[in-house]
Amino acid sequence: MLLNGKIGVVFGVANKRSIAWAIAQAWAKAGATLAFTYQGERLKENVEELAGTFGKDTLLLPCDVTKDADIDNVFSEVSKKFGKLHLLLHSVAFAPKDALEGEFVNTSREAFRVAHDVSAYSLVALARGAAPLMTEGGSIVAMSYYGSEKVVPHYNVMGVAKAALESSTRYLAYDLGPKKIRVNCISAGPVNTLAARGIAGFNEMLKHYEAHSPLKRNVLPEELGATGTFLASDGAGAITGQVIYVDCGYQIMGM
Ligand code: 0WE
Repeated sequence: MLLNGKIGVVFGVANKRSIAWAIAQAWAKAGATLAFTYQGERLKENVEELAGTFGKDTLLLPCDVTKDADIDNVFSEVSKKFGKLHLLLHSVAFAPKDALEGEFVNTSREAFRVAHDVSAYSLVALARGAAPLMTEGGSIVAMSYYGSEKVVPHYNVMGVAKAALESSTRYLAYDLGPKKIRVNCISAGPVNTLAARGIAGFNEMLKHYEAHSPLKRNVLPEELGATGTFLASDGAGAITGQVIYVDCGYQIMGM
């Protein structure tokens, strides 16, 4: 029970295939008590049903990460119910669909703004909201992807936003380190989630990883859960500002 007595808040569960859900389940299994946020009434029922499976005193709160008032409300409710916080999972990203289809050179000012607001700035806002509650130290984990550092065709403005997210992780790690709050990214290989559905060529991407990654397979959601639990645990107490690749080794390859 690596996370016994820890309180966490999870942003980014949409359904049972969400990476956020895989990590939340692992955190709960390790003994953490969790709060969940959901984005819009459309997803409330899904998250309610999933969070309910713990039968613990979970907290369910609406949160559009582009709304400061929503974020303030989340941390005020977490403070009221638990009085403190140890863990935060950021598993939230969005770029307008057309920005992920055409050429990057055609990215509109608005698509660039939205992608960065939802996918990168939100980590800064959430960390700022969480920090005052992390009085016993804490661990903040955000999800990234290799398209932040190398060109993955069609990932486009999301790659630029993930680069901002990874850099923000380093600056947050520096600011929050003196409070014993660690901030890290998990860079996951492709996973078949709602966010991946409808992306042209996604199945080919899964096959590409199977063919070319050193482990000759794709990452499993429970392996992201295990890494999330490690990063949240005291065993990772000296790890901050890092991007940990959980991609079956794909990132080491040059060809
Ligand atoms: O970060 C992601 C996906 C994030 C994402 C997905 C969507 C689809 C629906 C952000 N915004 C949207 N907007 C929508 O309208 N991944 C790492 C998965 C992913 O997405 C890709 C990939 C991979 C891998 C898009 C193009 C190419 C590769």
